[in-house]
Amino acid sequence: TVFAKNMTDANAERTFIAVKPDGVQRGLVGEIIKRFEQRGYKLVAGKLMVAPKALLENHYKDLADKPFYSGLVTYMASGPVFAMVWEGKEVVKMGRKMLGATNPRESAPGTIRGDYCIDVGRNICHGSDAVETAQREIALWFKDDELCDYEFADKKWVYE
Ligand code: IDP
Ligand code: MG
Repeated sequence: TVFAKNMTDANAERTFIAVKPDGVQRGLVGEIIKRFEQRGYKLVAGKLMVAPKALLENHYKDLADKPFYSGLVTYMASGPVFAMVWEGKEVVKMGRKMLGATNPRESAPGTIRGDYCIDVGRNICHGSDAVETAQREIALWFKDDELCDYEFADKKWVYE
């Protein structure tokens, strides 16, 4: 159709987004889902889980030499996280923008962190920082059969 003529695989980029234990406890799962839904991104997977320490250590392995690493893993294991995969054009980069800066006090108002949190060690959400990182994180957190393959009804109204 005329709507689909410019649709490309670039619109199928995926990112891993997680609501951290503080975000879950503070009732922000729905708010964070809502922002990605309303932007026009497609939800591909989602689950509430208490992440095993080994998974979190792997997820954050690049930060293993940081002084805050063990506290970070303890924080992330302290309750359920809501893990998600979102799909759409430049969703990795746009997801990071929607989350805001790592330190919430440097996150612009209007971003998720800029609207809902204050301390870097309680910054309520995670988003992959690059396409390759997203692929690694999605494979770490989800089995292939947990990723839903479906046609997104909104897509011809979201993309030109
Ligand atoms: P990101 O989550 O924005 O990608 P990273 O640098 O990858 O930021 O750090 C991962 C997570 O580690 C942050 O989201 C935050 O929860 C935590 N973190 C980062 N820097 C600090 C710090 O200086 N003190 C405590 N926690 C930190
Ligand atoms: Mg990071």
